Amino acid sequence: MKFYKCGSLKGEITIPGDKSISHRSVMFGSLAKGTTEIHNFLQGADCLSTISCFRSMGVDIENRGDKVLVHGQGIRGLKKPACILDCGNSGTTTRLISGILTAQDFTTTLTGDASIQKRPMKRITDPLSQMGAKIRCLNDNGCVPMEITGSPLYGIHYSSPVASAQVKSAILLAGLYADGETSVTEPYVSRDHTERMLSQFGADIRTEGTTAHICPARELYGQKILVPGDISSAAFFIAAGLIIPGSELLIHNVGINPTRSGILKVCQAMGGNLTFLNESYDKGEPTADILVKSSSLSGTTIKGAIIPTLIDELPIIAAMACFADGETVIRDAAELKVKESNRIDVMVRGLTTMGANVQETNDGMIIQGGKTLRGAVIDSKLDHRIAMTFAIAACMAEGETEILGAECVNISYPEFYKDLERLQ
Ligand code: SPQ
Repeated sequence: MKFYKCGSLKGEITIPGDKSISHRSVMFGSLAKGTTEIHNFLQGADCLSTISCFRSMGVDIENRGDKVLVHGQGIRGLKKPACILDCGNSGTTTRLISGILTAQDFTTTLTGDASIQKRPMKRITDPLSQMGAKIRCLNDNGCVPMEITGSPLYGIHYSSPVASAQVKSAILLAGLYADGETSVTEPYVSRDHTERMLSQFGADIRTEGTTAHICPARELYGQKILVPGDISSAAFFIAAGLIIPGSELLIHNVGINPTRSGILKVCQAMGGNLTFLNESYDKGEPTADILVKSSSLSGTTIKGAIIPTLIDELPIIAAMACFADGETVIRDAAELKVKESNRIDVMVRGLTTMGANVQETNDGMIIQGGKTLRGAVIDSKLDHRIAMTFAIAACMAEGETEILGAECVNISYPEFYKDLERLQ
């Protein structure tokens, strides 16, 4: 797909539902008693993989587009699937479902696409095995395909070496079925949608500092969930609005959970003009409309505790930093190497090909802003965040940019290119 430099972006946009929250609403709804009604569910390929996995385990899920109804089977009600569970491209589906499967009274095999078959699973199989889980990586390489046989589980305390919501959530979900309390401590707090939503579903779960604790549950109860707009998707329009001269965008109903909204702090530290309107709080997840006006940005340093709160936004932040005055340093972000692609490597290569001054480091990158970008051929590596990032960079680059595998935005934001075009 080809992209060209564009003029100012103007108008209003409503971003599709949050991917992390959409996944969890289907998973927890499937384990609950009664019906869970989900509004603004993200109809992206990853969340559809989650629906398909739970349907294969006997859950009746009506996907009506605007609304999804999950007719829960109760906490012990999943059935042995007749086929291998295919998690597609979704790390969240693979890791969270693994926590649930460790406690079922059947054996399941999980797999996914070529990218998911390279993503590390040892980070969940280690703690889950400590809880008593029986998990076998069929290729002996710490990745899916993985066979999980349900077993009795023990409550543990786990100190995670990485700040990862997927690791934390897999353990907490297994903890629903353990014989006593389970807790997870992280180096820094990662996104807390699991804790917030499990509490809404009736689980006994609490957080103290960087530790989340859960007690075994007898039942969860179906809920009405209103999924906020995904800040990780809004991030592309926030960055575009700030860097494209003369732009003014009103982005409606964005989730601003503090464990997700580090990008807003970074934009403000860089001098970005953001105004928050209509702040509201629906059953645990805060939202706001965000008014973005084009701004002169300056470089900044991004490191430490803020990193997990903007981990998926670092590609677009790196692109934005190319248009800021001075140096931007990204540190403590080695986790970027194990996403849908190695996002450090792919960003540094792509931005450099476009003429930016970017240096790769072992846990991030250093960007010297202020160079004019020129169009280039960019391989998205079928990573949705990379494709969207370079589509925005292309709006500011001289000449033509071609993005290979651009259709992968389907994973998290199927209408992205239409929305971008409409605002031009
Ligand atoms: O689900 P998946 O493929 O891992 O998706 C990504 C993304 O960019 O959409 C990461 F590649 O988001 C993760 C995120 O990076 C979604 C997520 C979650 O919903 O719990 C948590 C983060 O991953 P992690 O490994 O830091 O827990």
